[in-house]
Amino acid sequence: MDEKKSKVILHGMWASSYAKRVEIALKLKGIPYEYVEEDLQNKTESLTQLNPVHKKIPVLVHDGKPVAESLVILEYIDETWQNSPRLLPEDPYERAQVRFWASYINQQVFEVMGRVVSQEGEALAKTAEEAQERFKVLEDGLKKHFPNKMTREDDDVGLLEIIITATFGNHKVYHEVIGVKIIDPVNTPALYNWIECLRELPVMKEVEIPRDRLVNSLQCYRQKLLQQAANA
Ligand SMILES: N[C@@H](CCC(=O)N[C@@H](CS)C(=O)NCC(=O)O)C(=O)O
Repeated sequence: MDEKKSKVILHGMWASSYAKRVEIALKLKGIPYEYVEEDLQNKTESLTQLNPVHKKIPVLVHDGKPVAESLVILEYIDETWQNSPRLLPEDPYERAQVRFWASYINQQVFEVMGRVVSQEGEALAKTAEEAQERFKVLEDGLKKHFPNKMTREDDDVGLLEIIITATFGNHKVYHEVIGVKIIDPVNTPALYNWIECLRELPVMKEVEIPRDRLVNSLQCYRQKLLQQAANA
């Protein structure tokens, strides 16, 4: 493939952690790309055509060919641009473990975070406990399968680091807006410290969302969900 001629377009939305994953990967690999900001309240026909099944961002368009779903896109990027850093390990077992924990984050952790945002009072306290349990499972699993990862200030960034930072890098904003610690330095100290180190990397700083903008957006989103629940 002639990489010089290849054209890459990312359709995303500024507050989307899924789109952030792709932005981080493109920047890490040094792949030039155009960015198209989508309005998810008013989806364009082009987004619907590029991702007709889910109609969601992110979508990566490479030389006119669309690829959807953030994890699929990350693997596509790593296979197409094989320069370093490689996002997935070479060893098949390690690669399987990375995919396992990426899928755990996407399914189990995202699900409980969604409930945390949409609840208050006793229900929120209960869900926050459940969230902490799932984060503990994640921390223990990562420690077991990747014993070196969280023990040093590692700037070796791969798929897991990308997902962890894009998904949980703003955990303090969640605390501020919702009032519960989703990543607690007492419950999951290794995960907490690792995220704080990763957040300092230049590539993560480049894609950082301004705090005030995120606080505002999360507050509005939470109010909308609470209102919907009250009207149901
Ligand atoms: N599983 C998808 C999730 C993507 C996703 O949920 N995108 C949201 C924005 S964060 C979206 O496009 N939502 C529009 C909608 O649900 O209509 C991925 O990993 O890419």
